[in-house]
Formats: sequence, C-alpha cells, structure tokens
Amino acid sequence: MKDLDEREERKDALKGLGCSRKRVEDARFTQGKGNYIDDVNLPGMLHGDFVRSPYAHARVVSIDTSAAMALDGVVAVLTAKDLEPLGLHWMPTLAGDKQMVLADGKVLFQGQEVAFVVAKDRYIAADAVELVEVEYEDLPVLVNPFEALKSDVVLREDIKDEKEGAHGARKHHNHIFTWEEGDKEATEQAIGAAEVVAEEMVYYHRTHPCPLEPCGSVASMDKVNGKLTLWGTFQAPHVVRTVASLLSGIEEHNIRVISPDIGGGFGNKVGVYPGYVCSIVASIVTGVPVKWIEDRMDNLMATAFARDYWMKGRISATKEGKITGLDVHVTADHGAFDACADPTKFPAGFFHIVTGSYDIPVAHVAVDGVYTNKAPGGVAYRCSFRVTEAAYCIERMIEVLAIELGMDAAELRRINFIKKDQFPYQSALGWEYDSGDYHTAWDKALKAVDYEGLRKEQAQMLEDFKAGKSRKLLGIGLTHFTEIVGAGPVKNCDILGMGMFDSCEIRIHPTGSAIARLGTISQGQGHATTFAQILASEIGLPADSITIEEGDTDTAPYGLGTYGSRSTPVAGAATAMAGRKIRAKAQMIAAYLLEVHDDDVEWDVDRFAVKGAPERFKTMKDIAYAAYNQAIPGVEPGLEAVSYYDPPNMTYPFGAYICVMEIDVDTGEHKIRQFYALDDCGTRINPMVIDGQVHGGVTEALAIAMGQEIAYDEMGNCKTGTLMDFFLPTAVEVPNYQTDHTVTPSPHHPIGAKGVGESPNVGGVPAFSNAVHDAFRPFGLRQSHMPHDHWRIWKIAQTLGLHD
Ligand code: PCD
Repeated sequence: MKDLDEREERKDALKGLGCSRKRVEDARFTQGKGNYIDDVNLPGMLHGDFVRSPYAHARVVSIDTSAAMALDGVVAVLTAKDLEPLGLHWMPTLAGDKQMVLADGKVLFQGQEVAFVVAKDRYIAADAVELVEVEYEDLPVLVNPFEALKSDVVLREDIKDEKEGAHGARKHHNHIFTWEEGDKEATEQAIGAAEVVAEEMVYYHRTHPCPLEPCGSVASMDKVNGKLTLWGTFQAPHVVRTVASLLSGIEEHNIRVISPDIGGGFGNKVGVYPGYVCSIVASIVTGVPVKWIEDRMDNLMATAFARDYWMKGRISATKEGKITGLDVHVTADHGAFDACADPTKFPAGFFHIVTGSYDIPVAHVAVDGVYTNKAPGGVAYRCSFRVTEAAYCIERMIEVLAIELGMDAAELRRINFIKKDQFPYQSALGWEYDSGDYHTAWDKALKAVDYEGLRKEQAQMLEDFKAGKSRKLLGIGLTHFTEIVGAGPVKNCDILGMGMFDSCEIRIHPTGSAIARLGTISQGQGHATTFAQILASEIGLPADSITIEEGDTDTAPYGLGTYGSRSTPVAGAATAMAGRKIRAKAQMIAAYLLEVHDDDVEWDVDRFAVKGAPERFKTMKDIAYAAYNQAIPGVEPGLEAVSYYDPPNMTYPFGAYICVMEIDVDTGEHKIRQFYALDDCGTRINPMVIDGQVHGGVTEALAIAMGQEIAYDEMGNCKTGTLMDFFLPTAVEVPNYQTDHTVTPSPHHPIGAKGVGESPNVGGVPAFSNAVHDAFRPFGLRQSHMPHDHWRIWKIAQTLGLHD
C-alpha cells in the first residue's frame, strides 16, 4: 500500500496525462504579455493597406495611383501590373485553383483586393487608399449557385474554355468540379425499394470564423544576406515557407517563417491571402520590413468564409426504422476562386463522413462546386474539412426521417447506431472508424437530462399552449455525432503535395529539464500545457520542467500545422513516440549506471529500476545528467530524439449533445434551459483544457446556429461586414454548459487520444438547430434554414399559423 501511495505521489508530481494542469500560457495572455502579429515592430517598418472593390462583379477600366503617391509618407502603390513581371499577380490556391492577388482586369467579389498601398504608418496608408481612383464598369452579379450554373454570365474568364479543373471535368463555365463517393446504383436501388423515404434540402448557411485577432503578416527581406523573415498568423508555418519558396524562387533555407502568438485561428488562418504576398513583395521592393494587418471588415468580407452548402438528402428505412440507404447531393458555393482549405484529393473535405454514427448499408454522395460573386475561402471553421456540414446534414435527416416514421428520434438513433463490436467499422463511403461505443454514450446522455421526463414536460407545455394557457414551446435538440480528425495518413492526405504527417523533437538538458518543439502551432488551445503532459508521462520528467515551442520554421521540425483537430492525433502521437525514443536510450544509460544488463531494468513512472530490486534505480533526472557527463561505451553523449509520425488512420471522436430550449412563439426569442455535452475523445490529456475546448466550441455552435451569418444582397453587397451585423456571442447570450464524457481510446494512437477541439462545434450546431425544429414538430415543421435568429423563429411560428 505504501509503495502504491508513493508511486501515485511520484505520478502526481509529474502532472502528466489526465491532470487538469493549469494552462501555463495564461500567465502571459491574461497580463497582456502575449506577442501577437501586431506586436511585431521592426526598425524602419512600413505599413500596407488595400484598396478594395466596392463591386461584386465589375471590369476594372483604370487605376490612377498618382494622387495617392503624392501624399506625404506614401512609399508605393502596387497593382496587378507591378506584380505581373514577378508572376505574382495571381497565386495558386490550396484547392488547385488560382486566385488574383490584386485585381487583374476585373473584380469578382465585394472587398476584393485591387491595389496595395505602402506608407510610413497605418493612418497614412488608410488615407492614401481613399486617394486611389479606380474606374469600374459593373457586370451582372451571381450570388445564387443554382442560378450561376444556368447563367450565361461568365465569372472566371481566365478559365472559361477549360473543360477540366483540378478535380476533373467542368460542366459549365461557372462549375468547378463534381466529386463523388459511394455506390450510386446500389443506393438508388435501396431507396427505390424502401418502405419509407425522407427527402429534404438542408442548407448550412455561409458564415465566418471571425477570430478576435484578424489576419496579418510582417515581411522582412534582408538584401545583404538574402534572407526573408516572415511573421504571420499562420496555422501551418512550414507549409507557408515551402509555398513562399516555390512562388518567389527564394531558396527555402533563406526563408524563415514565424507564427507568433495567435489570437484564435478557427480555420481562418490556414489559407494564403493576398495580404501575405503583398507584404513580401513590398518588402522586397522597398528593402525594409512591411506590415499588413487587416481590420475587422476586411476579415469578415474578404478573408475566407465557411460552409455555404446546399445539401439535398434522401434517406430510406424500413417501417421499423432501420435505415437502408442514404444519398446526398451538395451544391457547394465556393465564391469567386476555389480557395477551399482541404487536403488535395478531397475537394469536399471529409464530407463523406455524412453517414454519421449510423450503420447505413449503402450510401452515395456527390458534390458540385460552383463559382459565384462571393468571397473565396471555404475554410474548416472549427471542423475537420466539411465534417460539420456532414454532421448537420445527417442529424437533420435523422430528425426528418423520425417525423416520416412517426418515431421518437432518440429511439431511431439507437436502432441505427454502429454497435460496439462492429469497430473497426467500414463505412459505406469508405472510412474505417477506429473505435466507438455509441450506445453507452447515448444512454448516459439521455439519463443525465432525464429524457423521458423532458418529453413529458414538453407534452404538458404543448397542451397548455393549445389550451391557450401559455405561449411557450419546448424543444429537445438531440445529436449524436461522429467526427473524423487527425489528417493524414500521408498516402491519402497532402496539402500542395506535402504529406500530412507531423513531428516532435525533444532535447533533454543535463539537469533534467527539457525543450520539445513541434510542427504544429497553438492558437489558444493550450499546447504548451498539454504536450508537456504527454511527455511527462512518457519520460518521467515533470511537465513543469518541459518547455514546448512551436511556430518557428528555423527551429521546429517540419510539420503540417494545426487545424482539423490534428495536433493531438498526429503531433501528439509524434510527441509520445519521440518520448519513447528518449526512454529507450535512457534505459541503456540506466543499465550501465546500475551495472546490470539493459533487459534487467524496468520503467517505473519517472525512473528505471532493477527488476526485483526497486530500491536500486536511476531517475530520469539522474540519467539526463549521466548522458552528458559520462563516457558510456557504445552510447553517444546527449539525450535527444525526433519523431516524424505518419498516422495509420484518422481518429473518430464522437459525442452525444442535448439542447433543451424554450421558445416564445410570439417574439421568436429562445431560452436555452440546458445544454448537455458528452464527448468521447479517447484518452483525455487535460480534462480542464477539454472542458474549455467544449465551452468555446459550443459557444461558436450557438453563434452559427442561432444568428451568425455572412449574407449578401442580390447585388453581391456583403450585408454583414461588421460586428454590428455579424453575431458574435458574449456572456449575455451564452448559457451554462454541462460537460460529460466517456473514454473509448483510439486503438492506433500511441496514447489512445483522439482530437476534441472541433467536436463541440460539429455536435453543437445540430443540437441547437434540432431543438428549434423539435419545438415546432407537432405543428408540421420539417426543415427551416439556419441561422435561427429571433426573426426567423418568429417567422416559422407565423408560417405555421401560430400567431393569431
Ligand atoms: N486535448 C486533450 N485531450 C484529448 C484531445 C485534446 O487534452 N484527448 C487538448 C489538446 O492537447 C489541445 C486541445 O485539447 O490542447 C485541442 O486539441 P485537438 O483537438 O487535437 O485540436 P488542435 O489540433 O490542437 O487544435 C485545432 C482545433 C481547431 S481545428 C479549431 S478550428 C479550434 C480548436 O482547435 N481553434 C481554436 N480550438 C481552439 N481553441 C482556441 N482557444 N483557439 C482556437 O483558434 Mo480548425 O480546422 O482550424 O477550423
């Protein structure tokens, strides 16, 4: 017993896996000591700002920069003409398309970059932007993807005759690609022969990640030594270095990319934006550092978007509710350029996780990408490449099927869940789900909220409503989601040809402390805290003695970066593997010091001890010192390791979310009475960090489902370009969250961990939306498009004839 206690004490002292260790980065962040991109200030630095198009579609007749150039303090005004000789007036996108860096003859969306003004300070730059005179000739505008596919208006004149795009055949001049997965014929057969079929158009509206810190970069070209240093809001700094080298011709060793602290990424900082390119060119041209920081309107209107998926679903089942087939056709509005941030081979991301948590024998999906006069992007706003769209689609289709069957939606889910003993599970659309135990999670969730009790209360409230005693309805929003996170493996996933592995390099110092560097980059997730915990458990040094560093390509090993919840599944695995290499060498050193054979020592929390004689041991701290001060035959000095990890599969976290919402039929206002979120992300590294991730992610889900939207009028004017119109929830709107968990480890991850950062958004959005729909189910509501703001909820009630 004493031994056990003593071992537990040693374990606790490490603050390793499972410890709710306080976030070490917060001391800095909460004291205003963060170092964000706008904190990077270099001697002689100039500032850039964009002239942006007021039109959504127009020809650029002329650009007159003379008045701007005449303003005191203006150094340069760049247009496409200046970039053309360098071949930089267009740039490749992550999706295999190309995008104008600065308007080349025409503009294709409101807010598009037309000219780049470089001046002594940001204020002069902004003044000079007003002085650039651009003559436009407006062209017909297409904001609806269905109309764009029929229209004679050619948006992308540069490729109008190209019949093939990066992802195969193009059917129309405004069509980008068709992408398909699954067995079409078998699915049609199943649906054709089914006893019950539910069909619905599910729209997931256009929105935006809107991180508190917008995007920006500082480029510094040192003409003496030929080195370019680029600081920026990059979720994938190494990839930026490679792309910058390929584009500019500067050799990669002469480029250093640094992501400083990042004030929220949420997918917004994965893509490459014209501002980055222009700051580099401007620094090369002027020979001094150039900073570009966008403002809120720039960010909302031009720098990426998310979703905008029109999903036509058909789901079939037996009378008893066993699902027999699923077909989904998506019309995907990609805006002016296809700049979707997805692994190269997946133009619709991982949308084919759309069969969700259910054992569906046959399925088929097809996605058509379409150009419109809207901002480009298509970023994975808190989701792994279109997983949130997929989860929303299937979780809405399940609800609609339940209506069709006259069944309880919780029961319908239970009947169709993939069973525990079916894992690893091969989905009809080609994925291999690594592990899961959906029934256990579901039962736990239903019990936690007293599901039966809630249904009774709901029925009572409905009766009172019908009897004229109350004007409130209750909605119970159910969701069971399955995520897919942790891209690679390299054989399936790459970005611009770079395989999606990740990495960790560890150096143990002589006194038993360490530094570990990773190919990922935290944007607020707390990597400095949690990666040290993985190492603490692997190598037996306290997490408090381990520094984690990310984001500097001159020092960190190559990695593909942080998005798609891939840091834990991929870089986290690399960290554990690098730790194991350290331990393997430490074992040899310990055996030497203890004068026994390597096989005669065993690992015990923070030390190697002689088997059968635990009082004879060497701690990792002793071993670290010995690695540097002893000449050990056959063993090199030092204690370092690096691991590049190519994951064998992705990880499949899952969860059960339930939202209980009261709706005021007369005002359309809603009140979230309870929000229960059960997450299963396998082995939990830091439960407190996970809770924080869930709180943040559900809050973003609340925003998206209940009000947040990037909306355009028919002229292509962006109506939501400021935070007056774009809903960003504050403490006022945010309910109390109840978090819970089950633990089903990933069988292939070295520590059994799956990602979690995105799950709350993936599960949250359908939970909120289903609650709204559920409240009106008794009155015949099947599908109503998000966001469910008060006006739209009021409108539902109005349409259903619930207002007198
Ligand atoms: N964890 C733990 N455990 C487990 C898992 C996890 O603990 N099992 C934790 C970690 O460590 C970290 C976190 O948690 O810290 C997270 O994780 P993950 O899931 O792995 O993820 P990552 O990769 O790291 O990250 C990413 C994510 C994303 S994707 C997003 S959107 C978002 C999230 O993350 N973002 C953000 N979250 C967050 N938070 C914050 N604060 N900020 C931010 O920005 Mo994308 O695709 O990009 O869209």
